[in-house]
Amino acid sequence: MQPESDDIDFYREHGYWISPVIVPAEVLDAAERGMERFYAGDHDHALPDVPVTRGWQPADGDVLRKNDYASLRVDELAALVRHPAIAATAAALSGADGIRLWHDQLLRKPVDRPGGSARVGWHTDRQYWQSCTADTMLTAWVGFHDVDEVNGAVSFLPGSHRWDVTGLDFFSQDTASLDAALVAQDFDPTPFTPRMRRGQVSFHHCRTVHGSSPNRGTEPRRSLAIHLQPTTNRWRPGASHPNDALVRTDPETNGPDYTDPAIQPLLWPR
Ligand SMILES: O=C(O)CCC(=O)C(=O)O
Repeated sequence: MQPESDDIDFYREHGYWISPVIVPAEVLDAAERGMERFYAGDHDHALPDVPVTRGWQPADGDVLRKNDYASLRVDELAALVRHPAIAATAAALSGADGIRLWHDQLLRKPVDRPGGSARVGWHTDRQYWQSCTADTMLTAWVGFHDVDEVNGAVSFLPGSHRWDVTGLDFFSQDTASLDAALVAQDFDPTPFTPRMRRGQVSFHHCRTVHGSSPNRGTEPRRSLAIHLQPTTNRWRPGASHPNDALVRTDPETNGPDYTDPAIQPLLWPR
């Protein structure tokens, strides 16, 4: 089930790769239950109550629900993050000897409706990860059901991991402005939107431009993005990330320790 050399070449050329079905249905069934338990506040483990761990709250209403660190609180989501095929694939694609969790992101995109449209604007993950020394970090995106261009699958700009692009924003709802920003920098905003069956996983490089459209399906779009770091990644002095509020301190640098096993567990090798 591991990527072959053609798959690795594809990832390195395009900045993304779509796996075959590698996550078993029972792991996804459990993750769905874990997602509901997460929203119900039925957590197995507590995290410090600091702004970075709050994310979407019921009082925010029926908007895009974005909650980081959900897998550190709910065991079924941890089991999905730890499913060995995911980190093993990430290691093969990125050329890492070992893979740790960077952080997860539980996302639930409501069905599009007047006054309630929710998209994810073009962005790169790297723009939010400036505190990292590694430039080969990547994301495994796991849908809990089939996804396509109708229900708001993640789209990628092929080859964009080689671009030096600015002016993008995860939270922007203004597609025209983000497209214009890309065109003004001589980049082509024509996306590729994969159709993925339940159990398939998309992998994208941290510099790949990606985003997603409103959900014009009939059910909320439910997913876990698993952000991953090579074991060689370290804190870059002068920059910061929300993870810094959770991880232990590295006595050598006096900065955040991105190898803290409680927050950034080793996922591969097992
Ligand atoms: O789920 C989405 O629509 C966006 C996900 C994303 O930005 C990511 O996986 O890095």
